[in-house]
Formats: sequence, structure tokens, C-alpha cells
Amino acid sequence: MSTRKTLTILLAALSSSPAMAQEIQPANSIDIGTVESVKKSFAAQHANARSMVAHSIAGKLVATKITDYFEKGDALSISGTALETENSTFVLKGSKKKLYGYVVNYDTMRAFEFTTNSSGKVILTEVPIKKIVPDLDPEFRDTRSEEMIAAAAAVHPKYSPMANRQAVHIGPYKGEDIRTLQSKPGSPWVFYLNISQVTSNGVPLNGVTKEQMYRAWQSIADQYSMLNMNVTTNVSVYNAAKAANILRTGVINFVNRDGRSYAPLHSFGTTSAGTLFRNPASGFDYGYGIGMTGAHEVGHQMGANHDRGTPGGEYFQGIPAYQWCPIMGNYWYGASWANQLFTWSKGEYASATNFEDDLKIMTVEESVPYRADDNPTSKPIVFGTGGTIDAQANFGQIERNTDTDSFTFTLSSLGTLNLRIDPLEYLRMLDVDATVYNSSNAVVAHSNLGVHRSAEFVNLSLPAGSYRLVIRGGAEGTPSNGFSNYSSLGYYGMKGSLSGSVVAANAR
Ligand SMILES: [Ca+2]
Ligand SMILES: [Ca+2]
Ligand SMILES: [Ca+2]
Ligand SMILES: [Zn+2]
Repeated sequence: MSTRKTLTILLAALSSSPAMAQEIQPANSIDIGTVESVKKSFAAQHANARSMVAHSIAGKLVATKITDYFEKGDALSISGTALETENSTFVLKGSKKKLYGYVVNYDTMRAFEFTTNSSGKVILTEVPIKKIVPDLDPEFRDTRSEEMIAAAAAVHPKYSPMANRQAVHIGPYKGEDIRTLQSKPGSPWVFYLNISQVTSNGVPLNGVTKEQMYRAWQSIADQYSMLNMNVTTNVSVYNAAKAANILRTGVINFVNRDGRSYAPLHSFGTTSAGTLFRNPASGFDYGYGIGMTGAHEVGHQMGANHDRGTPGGEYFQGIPAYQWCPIMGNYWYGASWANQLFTWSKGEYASATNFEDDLKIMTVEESVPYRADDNPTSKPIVFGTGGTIDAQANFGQIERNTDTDSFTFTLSSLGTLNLRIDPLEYLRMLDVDATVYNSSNAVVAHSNLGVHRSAEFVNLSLPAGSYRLVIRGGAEGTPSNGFSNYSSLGYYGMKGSLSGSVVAANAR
């Protein structure tokens, strides 16, 4: 018998024997049935708590209490707790083909994860608790030195002078009710910032100002502005979205207390909440500090894990030479950089060990769509009197790292362009890259200021002709030592003037 024949016979034997074809399970792991049978058993428990789903694994009984049960067509989302303690979380969500979830018990510090294997079987495995809740640290002590706290408190991002409600989350606080903030009113995807425990009748407790609470919301909204997801403090908006489809919602609770904030991975799509601790008396600028931390914890809920590296270990501290750090690393070290840029990552920097594509996780695994391109073809630049260009009429958004936004203008005689293009968001992710092309598509000028997030053209002389100004997400250095345009996303505005005879198509 030839070797090839033997192999063929063995494969035939394997495929005819379902038992042998099964994936081998580690000892702390059990097969609890097909996706369909597991869904049915939890549906039965939801209908009647006496038909409880219980599994014994590693000498431990895993059973749950259901608090929220949502089933619609193919989609399932269950949230609850472990049966034995309220100090726990239970999540199970997915579709006809795939379920994912976990039971995390914060008393015993044990965690069990539901995954679906390639044969469509649901596997329950005991896992280290930090696999599910990456930041869990009940022994937390604030170990930042007074110098670090002072440095970070002294500096926080400055608003671009152009930032003024080009979108509802852009620009300084203007007295809005902090209980009704919404970054994308009307979107069916909603992330709810539950500030009810840290406010009373719309007034923040413990000396926090409304302006700081606004900036906390704004910072989180900034880091997700590329997604069609409404980051909101409005509980009615959240409740309506939840009733329509829980799988399109997430929630994080604000708590005024010292502690390390934490959030269960992939808890978006369930009512299992993240927890944002921050003691307003801890010396850090509340709006900025809790905003960065909120963006990070919501990141875990959206499925992103830590960006590890050197220096920093579990939490990479970023690349000071470019004032860049992944938001899923340790953003505290870069908090006082004047031109800081905190972004999503797919592990392109030299010391990266987590190569997960954060944007893909959010948009594919959690199915939250990107926003549509606001400028798919091109727009004419809008000029004011005397050729002025202002940011209330000339702005846009880089929604994806493949996006370019074009703005056209035509001169009938020699002109001079002076233009500054700024990222408009407070906790910005956009490094602005701008190029002026002539009608033959040749580059006339290009700007991406180094270790700076803006672009500018100063006294750029332009002969008569038609031009395109093209805005892209910028990159600096190299992807391994610097940053690529992977997460160079967000709103920009432009301000300046064009002297010379501007053709009427552009006149306001
Ligand atoms: Ca765009
Ligand atoms: Ca575009
Ligand atoms: Ca730059
Ligand atoms: Zn974390």
C-alpha cells in the first residue's frame, strides 16, 4: 500500500467518525452542545427559571441568573450574573452560527468563557479572569507620582480656535444639559455613558463641573466619531435603542471613587456594563482623565485588548518622539504632550505583540458600521468676502483610513493661498495631511507638520487655473517608529484666505 493510499483511508476513517473528527478539548474545557441546543436551553431557562442551565467544569458548577434576554431573528443577547453572587457578570451573545460569552465571578475571581468551535459546538472553558476583564485590579492603588499628576493636570488638549459645533460633539462647552448629550442623534447604535451615580439633577457631584463632564463625554465621542454610533448620556435614548436591538448598545457606569476602571471584553451588545472609577479629588483634570479612561474601557467593551510593548509591558507607553500612543496602551505618560495623539492600533509599532485590528473588531466582529463619507467626490471651497476661508463653512471628516476628501477652487489670475487645517476634535485621532494638486494632477504643495497634528500653507503662490485641495489622514515617521494613517481619523476644519480672482463658482 502506498503512503498516499494509507493517508486517504485514514482521512476517510476520520471523516466517517464524528467522535474522532471532534476538536480535542483541554481538561478545563467542556463541550456543552451545538449553538442551537445551547440557545434552546437558555431560552428554556428564560421562560422558566426552574429549567436552569448548569455545567460542571474543573470541579465548579457554572450556572447563571438571567436579567436581560433579547432574541430577534437570528440574534441573541443574554446578560445576567452568576447564580451564586450578584458580584459577577454573565454574557452570552451571537447568532445562529456562533455564540460567545462568559461568566465572571468577582468574589472567587474565576471566569468561564463560552466560545464556538469550527464544528459549531459551544465550548465552556475556565480562563484567567483577566482574559475577560483586562484591567481588573481590586488591589488598585494610585501609584502615579505627584510630579506625574501635577504635569498631567497642568496640560490638557487645547481646542482648535476653529472648533465650534461643526458636529454636535465639537468645541467648548456651551451650557448644554449634561444628561442629554448625544454625539449622533438618531443612530440605532448607542453607547450609553451612565452618569446617574455621579450627578444629581444634572449637576455633577464632588466638585466636578458640568464643563468637565461635557469634556469626558466629548472625549469618548471623539474616539468613536468614525463609527455610526451615538455616544450619549441620555437614558431615554439608551432605553429606546435597547428595546429596538440590545446588540447595538453598550453601557458604562461612572463611579466617583478611587480604583482601576475595568470593563468586560466584548460586552457591547449586552447590558453588562463597564465601570469608570475616578475620584475627582485625585488631582487629575476630570474631563480629560476620565475621557481617556472612558475611551479605553469602552474600547474593551467593543472588543479591543491591550496594546502591549516596550516600555510599558501590558500597557505600552507610546512613542514620545512623535507624541503618539495607542489608546489601548498607557496614555497617562503622554497625557501632557502638547500635541498628543491617541489612536486605535493594529500593532504596527516595533515592540507590539497584539496585532489585533481594533477597527476591524469594532466594525466586523461587533458590526458597528463606519459613517458614510461626507465628501465622496469633491466639494468647492466656500469663500467669504475678500477670499476668506472659514472653518464653519469648510470642514469635513476622515471616516476611514482609505478616505480622501477633495475641495476644489479656480483662479482666473495669480493668487496667494494662506491656509491652516486643524483637527477639530478635543481628544483627536486625526493627524492632518493636505496636498494641493493642479488641473494636470501634479502636486503643487504638500503639508503635514511634524510632531504636530495640523497642516498649513503659507503664502503659496498659485497661477491661474483649477486646483484640488486633498485632505487625508496623516502619518509620521514609519509605522514601526512613528505611526501610520491606520487610525488617523476624525474631523478637520480650515481657515485662511485666497487672494486673487476666485472664479464665481466658489463665491458664497
Ligand atoms: Ca470624508
Ligand atoms: Ca471622501
Ligand atoms: Ca503631522
Ligand atoms: Zn485596559
